[in-house]
Amino acid sequence: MSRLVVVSNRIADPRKTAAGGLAVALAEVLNGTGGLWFGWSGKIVDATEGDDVHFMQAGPVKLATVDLSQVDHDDFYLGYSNGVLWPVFHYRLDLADFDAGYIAGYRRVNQLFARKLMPLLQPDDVIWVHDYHLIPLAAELRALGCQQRIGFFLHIPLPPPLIVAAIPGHDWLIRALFAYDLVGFQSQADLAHFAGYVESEAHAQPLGDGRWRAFGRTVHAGAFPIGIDVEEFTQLTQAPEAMEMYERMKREYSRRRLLVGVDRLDYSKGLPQRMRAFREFLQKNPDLRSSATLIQIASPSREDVEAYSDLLHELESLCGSINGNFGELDWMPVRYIHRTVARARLPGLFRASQVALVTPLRDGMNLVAKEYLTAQDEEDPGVLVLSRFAGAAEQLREALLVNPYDTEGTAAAILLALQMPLEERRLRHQAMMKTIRQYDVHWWCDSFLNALQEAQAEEKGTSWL
Ligand code: ADQ
Repeated sequence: MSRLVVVSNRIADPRKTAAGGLAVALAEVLNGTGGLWFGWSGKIVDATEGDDVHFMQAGPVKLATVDLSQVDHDDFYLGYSNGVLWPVFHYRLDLADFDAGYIAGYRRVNQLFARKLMPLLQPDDVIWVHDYHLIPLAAELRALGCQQRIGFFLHIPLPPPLIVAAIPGHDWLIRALFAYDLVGFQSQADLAHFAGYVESEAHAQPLGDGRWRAFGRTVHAGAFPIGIDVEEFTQLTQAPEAMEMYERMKREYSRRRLLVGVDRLDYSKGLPQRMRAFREFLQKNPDLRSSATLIQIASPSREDVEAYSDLLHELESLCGSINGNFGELDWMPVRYIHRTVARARLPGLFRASQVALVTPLRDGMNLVAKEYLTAQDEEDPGVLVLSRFAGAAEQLREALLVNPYDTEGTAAAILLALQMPLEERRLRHQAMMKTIRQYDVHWWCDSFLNALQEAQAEEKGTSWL
């Protein structure tokens, strides 16, 4: 069997439970197959300190990391990855900072990764590259003569062609995808956007079977919606830490209905819109007022990017004004927690909540939606209110699907969720769990790696850049 080499910007010790969808999913994959995980160490070092690769053995997985200099980190990570690609791919052209200097940093770090990874590769390795930070990595590896099979998975959405086309150098970026053997997306919508782009901007021809020809090369493309490890999350739900959290929440909120939101504090997650919808719900339903509490956990994320500190202030002020206007001496409608909650406690919180609000403006998939459903008591399950703009909405059709920009519509869905009869809750939950079990993280991994194995190898010249 070929060795699997995973490459992602950040790596995590797969023996530990990590927060963050990508880390959780990849730890799963590598624990099963062994192999090499290559990425950034998370350390920023002085440019004179050299760029050695650091190795660490974590069970069956070998971790190999490189450090970044301050300027590389600023241009590659904060600048191009999170100041250009993240906002644009989440349809937020207004938040993109197209500083011409960033792209050089993005290329520099992708070149560094290729240069450092190349000597570690074995001839029959299969390489799986993850996410928007590393789009040109295969092109850089090919330029160094890499002949191995390389797959790429985009964890975030791919927007429609004319939004991609707003990125200066977008054709370079999409052309770089053709250096892979297989490119995977989260949803059919993202895949359709890829097809739309390569047809309209690169005059590509569809060859059938998910193959596309452009830039003198063929690439396979497909949708591989990411899932969770249902068994692991069920065990986590039954473990003492989660049970203790569940009991505590049940005790504390015995006379109240609990709604929950758990997100990274990110503008793609639609947090201010969610708060406005909850405020609208409170306004419209005075009789339900002092009985519903929203616990919103928003873990700190990328606070050195400007748009994130603006969001933090907007959210704080919204929560403050909702509590100020609707709160009573013995009840506050919103409990807002700006911290990461230990992963082991989350299932307890999910299980104690009658409703989950998962209302991103755009999301590649959103694993919280799947985790919330998995943590429920199947005899008396809670209700998922889910944005139609999350990748998960393509699969979880039995959720209460909402348009998060529609404040009144989302408020109406919150009311519906709180009043949904038991039988309907059970039926919806059962149907969604069937999908979550079928398309779990193992399915995701196996189906991607099988498709990569089958992707027809062809000419891999070095003239990629
Ligand atoms: P994220 O944007 O990080 O991931 P998500 O899919 O929701 O979003 O994954 C988050 C993971 O981190 C979940 O396992 C969740 O439990 C945990 N988490 C989130 N907020 C937390 C908090 N406040 N405290 C503790 N834990 C928290 C990106 C894409 C998603 C895609 C994943 C996986 O943006 O669309 O689903 O990758 O591909």
